[in-house]
Amino acid sequence: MTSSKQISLSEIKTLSLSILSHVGYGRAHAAAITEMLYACQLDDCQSHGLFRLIMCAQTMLAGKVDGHALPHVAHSDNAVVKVDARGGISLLAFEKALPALVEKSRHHGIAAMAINNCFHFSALWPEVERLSAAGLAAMAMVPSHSWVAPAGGTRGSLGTNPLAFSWPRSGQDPFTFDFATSGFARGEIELYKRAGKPLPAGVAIDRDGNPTTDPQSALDGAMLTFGGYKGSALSVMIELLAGPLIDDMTSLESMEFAGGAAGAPYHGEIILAFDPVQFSNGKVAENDARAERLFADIIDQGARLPSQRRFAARARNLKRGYVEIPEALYNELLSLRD
Ligand code: NDP
Ligand code: PYC
Repeated sequence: MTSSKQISLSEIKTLSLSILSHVGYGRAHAAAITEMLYACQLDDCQSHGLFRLIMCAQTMLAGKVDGHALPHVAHSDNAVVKVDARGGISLLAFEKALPALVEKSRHHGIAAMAINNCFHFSALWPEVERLSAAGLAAMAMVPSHSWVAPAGGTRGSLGTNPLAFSWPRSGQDPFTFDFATSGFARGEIELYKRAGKPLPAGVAIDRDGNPTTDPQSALDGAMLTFGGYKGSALSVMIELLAGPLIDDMTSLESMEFAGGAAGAPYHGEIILAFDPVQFSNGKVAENDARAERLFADIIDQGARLPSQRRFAARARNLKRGYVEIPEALYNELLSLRD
């Protein structure tokens, strides 16, 4: 049994900031990364919480990320917000371009943010929930590295390519989902490896194309998409919308760019936002009630809405004032400051 370490909510931030500044991130990037890691750890998203400090450190060590990059938001009169991350981590670029995306969505009814030239390591739900908190429905997508075989294939062509969606709900948490289009996120496989646990069947194949439940063989071989050819097609869609459409790299190209170095993939991201006011024929409240009826029908059957586990974890962790991570991970994080 792995022993765990309790970390107070304030230590999540101090630990993260101290590691990030020690390895070379400037204050603004360290703060943006820390907010993301805090949000994920608070919600018990173990694969993209404090664990990701290791990837952030590896990214700096690989020598290509600019820890002081100042993102540039291009001016436009249309519904597209282009933001150049200029070789930094994606999160600061998102922050800088968010007001323009909200403003353009309200003006045009639908708008998109395209982030270019960014290193990307994070979960997407905190970003789409920033938009649903502003009353907008939102979707976000990114490629990663070509670790994932297409349905029927034998080697990695696609990224783990997450898709996130958030729908605002009056007076309660939004309807949000956020998942990799691979059966498992890469980070989740790494956590299985650390815990010495076998993977479920159907998540990966080994180097020879045979099904495997061994995490290391999965990391050395290829991961599989969820839902067979359906997840595979969705994953290709994400490659196209968050890659060639916005003049940025696919997961294949990101992998080549890394040249074998560990760390976060380098590519683009697309975020779409929709203003219900502009689509609802003046009937926002009635249409919201129809959405609520759907949610109620799902819950009435004993099913749960996505993100409910997360919201429950957040409430519990806020109340008790700490989160838990494996002690071995905590010690490894401390060593990143040495
Ligand atoms: P999970 O499989 O953990 O969760 C997927 C989603 O499904 C969550 O919204 C979850 O809600 C929901 N869910 C889970 N079980 C149920 C259920 N029984 N009923 C209803 N909803 C359910 O996600 P992944 O492991 O695929 O991804 C984890 C994170 O990794 C994501 O945040 C993603 O953005 C990130 N990621 C980032 C990548 C990148 O390149 N930047 C690449 C790949 C992944 P809940 O949380 O409440 O359980
Ligand atoms: O877990 O698949 C993943 C991942 C890739 C990049 C960041 N997270």
